[in-house]
Formats: sequence, C-alpha cells, structure tokens
Amino acid sequence: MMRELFESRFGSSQGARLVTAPGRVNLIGEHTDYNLLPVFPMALQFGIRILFRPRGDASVRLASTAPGFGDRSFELQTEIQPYAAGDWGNYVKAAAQAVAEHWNLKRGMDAVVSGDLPMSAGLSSSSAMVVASALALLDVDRVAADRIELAELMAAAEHYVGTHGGGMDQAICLGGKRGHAALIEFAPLRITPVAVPEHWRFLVAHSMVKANKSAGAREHYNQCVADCRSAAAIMGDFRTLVGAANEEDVLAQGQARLEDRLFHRFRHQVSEGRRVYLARDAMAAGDAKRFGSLMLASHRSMRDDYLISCPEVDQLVDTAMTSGAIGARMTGAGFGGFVVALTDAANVDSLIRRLDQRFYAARGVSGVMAGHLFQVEPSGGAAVSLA
Ligand code: NG1
Repeated sequence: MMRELFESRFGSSQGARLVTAPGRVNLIGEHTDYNLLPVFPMALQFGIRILFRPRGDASVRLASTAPGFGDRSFELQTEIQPYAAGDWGNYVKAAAQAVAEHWNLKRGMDAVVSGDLPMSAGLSSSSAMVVASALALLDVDRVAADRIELAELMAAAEHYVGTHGGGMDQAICLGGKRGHAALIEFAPLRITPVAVPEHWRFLVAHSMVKANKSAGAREHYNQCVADCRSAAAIMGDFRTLVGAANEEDVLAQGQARLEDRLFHRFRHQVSEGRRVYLARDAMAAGDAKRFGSLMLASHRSMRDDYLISCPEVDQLVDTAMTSGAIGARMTGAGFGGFVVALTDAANVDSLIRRLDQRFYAARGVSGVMAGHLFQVEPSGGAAVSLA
C-alpha cells in the first residue's frame, strides 16, 4: 500500500528507505515530564512508518495512506511557516525546521507516511511522526545524530505545533528497548531500561472519548503547564521537593502557600514523581501487586487532584479492576483517550473478554474488533532500514 502510493505520486521507489518510529504507552508518571520529573513509559509495537527517497532539491513532498490526509509539500529551510493548526503536515514541518536549522540540511525528500497507531489518544502518534520525519531527513543527508541529542531537540521542536509538552515521547520513541520499559529522567536526559517481567501483560483500552490535543485539549494541557510554572515560582524546583525526605512536610507547606487549585496540581506532581521511582523498583523486583497499586494511586491523583480524567475513563479503570486487572490508570495527556491495565499472562484473555462485555458491549461495539482494546508489547525504538 505504501509502495503503490509512493509510485503513483513520485514514480519509482527504487532506492527508497523506510523509517519506523513507535508510539508509546506511559505506565506511570503523567504530566510530570514538563516539570522535569521522571516518567516510566514503554515503546509499542505500533507506530508511524515513512517510506522516503532523497531529492536533489530542498522540496519535501508528502503523501499519506490515512483517509482524509491530503498531500502536502513545502521547502526545507530554517523558517518554515506552519499550516493551519491541527494540520498533519505540521508534525513533519516541526521536525524539518529543527533538523534544517541544527544540521544545516538542504536536501528534501519524497515520502509516504503511514501508521497503525490510534491518533489523538495518548499513545503519542504525534511524536512518532515528528521523530520519524527527523530520522528520514537526517538519513537523506547521511547525518548520524546522537539519539539523546536528537530526543532533546525533537521535544523542543514539537512545540511548533502549539503544545508545550515535555520530552517523554520523543525520548522513548528514540530510546525504547525491546522487552523493556524505561525510566526517563530529564535535564540532562537519561534513559534507563528496566526489563518487563516475562509474565506481565499490559493492555490498553480506549475510553471512546477523543482527546483531541490539536483542538480543545491543547488549551487544557497548556493550562496544566502554566499552573505548574506558577506553583514552582512559589514553591521552588519540583525536583528538589520530590527528593525531600518528608513528603508530608512538603505537602503541608504547599497547602499553606498555594491557592487551592495550584495546591492540587502541586500535590499530583510531588506524589506522582515519587510513584515513578517506586514503580520502577516494583517492576525491577517483579512485584506486580505493588506496581498495580501504584498505577491505581496515580489514577486517583489524576482524577481528584490534577483533574484530567473524565467519567468514561474512570468507569473504564473501575471496570478493568473489577474484571481482574492488577492495576489500571489513564495514560497520556488525558481528557479521554486510553487506559492502560496490568495483568498476567494467565488472565489476559479473560480480562479482554470481560472488558469487551462490560464496557464496550454497552456502547454497541466490540472493543477488540473496533481496535479500541488490545495488548501492547514492550518494543524497540525508531530505526531506518532499506525498504
Ligand atoms: P500525549 O499523550 O502523546 O498527548 C503528552 C505530552 C507528553 C506528556 C503527556 C502527559 C507532547 C508531545 N506530549 O503526550 O510530553 O506530558 O502528554 O504525561 O506534548
């Protein structure tokens, strides 16, 4: 399908190359990355693929296999004007502008973009697109970029689309390791793989509420970032506070000094930052029960303190728990999107069946058939290969 589309638009695909960039599921540590607090995601077996062939000039010509994603074309340069907000081509432009500026790249490409990742659902389709585009353009000019440097650059580059996000998605997309989750810490960026125990299984289930980050959810997201900046201006660096010996003292000080809304934002940050390290330890020790209870505590914190959940997501988390999950929580930016649930190999089929019966059947769909409910596997990071 990609090759046919390529040939119909751009002629022969001989010598074309393929870049694959995975989406991710964040296991714990939500909305913490933009405060430079740690996160704990894993790369997925699904993602974005770009079939590309270098051009002799600076044009970037794009086609997509996704219905409704029309062709796009622009020139590679250090100041690229964005398309209208929400346009898919902006994710390619975001990467193009950054790599053109940083590595002084001047050669464009013909490219077909394809993906098997649900969009706008908290599985990071956007960053997979940005990272894939950057790797393709770097490959065109045979630049071998350092992955940590590229992850940091792409995190900043994605602000081009209007979301003031942190650096989790680009880091795990570039630094994922098969069979592993990763503890990601920031400033400086560090990616530490942690093996997922062999019998642990993660499922993702969509709430059927679309979290459209290019529209209304973007303002909510940016508001969270702005609130944290305000809280940090009063309380100081969150990293120091998460590392402080006595969490209760830190929270009592926060309560005394912050107005109510900021205090709730602050409490989520401080407690979530700690939970990430505790969850890393639980996974390293193979303690699924502990990991699951940290996931649940994270969900409550997002629901009650950070106010980024919604009734459908809460119901899905509850349904997962009453259907045999060891832990469950919303994952990603929130305001809808996916829930991630932990179970073990012996129970994965019954959890899928029950979620289908108890959550999706009531909404008139089969979660599995509709692509709302599936198992995710810890996968490797983005790569370029011969097509
Ligand atoms: P998703 O779930 O892909 O919208 C966003 C941010 C992350 C992080 C999470 C919440 C971007 C590109 N991604 O991810 O940095 O803050 O929300 O934990 O903005």
